[in-house]
Amino acid sequence: MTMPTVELHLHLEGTLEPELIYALAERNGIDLPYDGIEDLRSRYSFTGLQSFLDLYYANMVVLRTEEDFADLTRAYLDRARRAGVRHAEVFLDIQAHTARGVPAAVALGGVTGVLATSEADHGITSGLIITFLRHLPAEDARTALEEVLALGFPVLGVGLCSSEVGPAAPFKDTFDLAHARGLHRVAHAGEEGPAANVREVLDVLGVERVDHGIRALEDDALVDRLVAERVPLTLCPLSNLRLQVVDSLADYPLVGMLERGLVVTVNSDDPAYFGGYVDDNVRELTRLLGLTPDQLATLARNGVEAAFVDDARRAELT
Ligand code: ES4
Ligand code: ZN
Repeated sequence: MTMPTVELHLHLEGTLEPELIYALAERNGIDLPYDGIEDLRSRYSFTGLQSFLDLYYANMVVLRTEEDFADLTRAYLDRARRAGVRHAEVFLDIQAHTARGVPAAVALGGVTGVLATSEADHGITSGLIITFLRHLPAEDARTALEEVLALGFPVLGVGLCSSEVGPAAPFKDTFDLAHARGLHRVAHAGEEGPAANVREVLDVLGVERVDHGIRALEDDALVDRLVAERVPLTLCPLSNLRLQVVDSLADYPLVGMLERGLVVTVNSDDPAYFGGYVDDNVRELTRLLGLTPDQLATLARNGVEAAFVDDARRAELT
């Protein structure tokens, strides 16, 4: 059975396990507003994207130093290796850190320092995607990108995430600048928002992959286009379940999407919050949908096709 070995939709801050939150809080002398690890874990129950985002942003308070960001990244890579991941493209919400007074160089230094040796230390090639927050003004994203570019840390691409509110069009100049600097472009769309949001990020932001995109299924012509253009969709089943984007995983539309020829991949999104890493996501779908070895092989192939890697690495991953 060929399991997927590429992870393309993963928020580093979403890998903050309660144990690490408490360890970092203690190291940094931060008082957390919870009654311990179990109390914190009991709050990992969400009614939708915003109720999750509120806790996700609040918990970032423990990330203060370069070492904190390095420890976060290392913990993810350790777990991803156990999941069988061999290539990971990870998101970092840089604005969520600069907005609370953590310099971009601290966050980027900690993350990229660990990613630089991920192949040697974890057997995982990796890249960093800077994700802009859609709920903040687009000018803030532009400023963030300019700062990231000026600092010169290695970056693979840019993305757009957070609440799917308002048009994506104001972010066009930021995405154009990223493209001009040779960066790849992705965006969250069609998670809680409608299929029209998927069209918009393709047409206006020029994205090469769509994160989630599950609601594209509501628009047949859009599905035809995604198939024809082989635009990958990075699905996150446990995330969709926990954020009530879908009612149950037993009728998750994965098989229909594969049969229509959509380039779908399975990913973990914010695994510490949604009850599982990428292996858990694949195992749950396999159990509930009875995925065949052929379907699993297609998912694995799709991940390799959708990855931003050179031909040599693509050949190794295949
Ligand atoms: C996210 Cl699940 C999800 N959706 C949108 N933005 C996000 N940032 C972190 N997790
Ligand atoms: Zn996401």
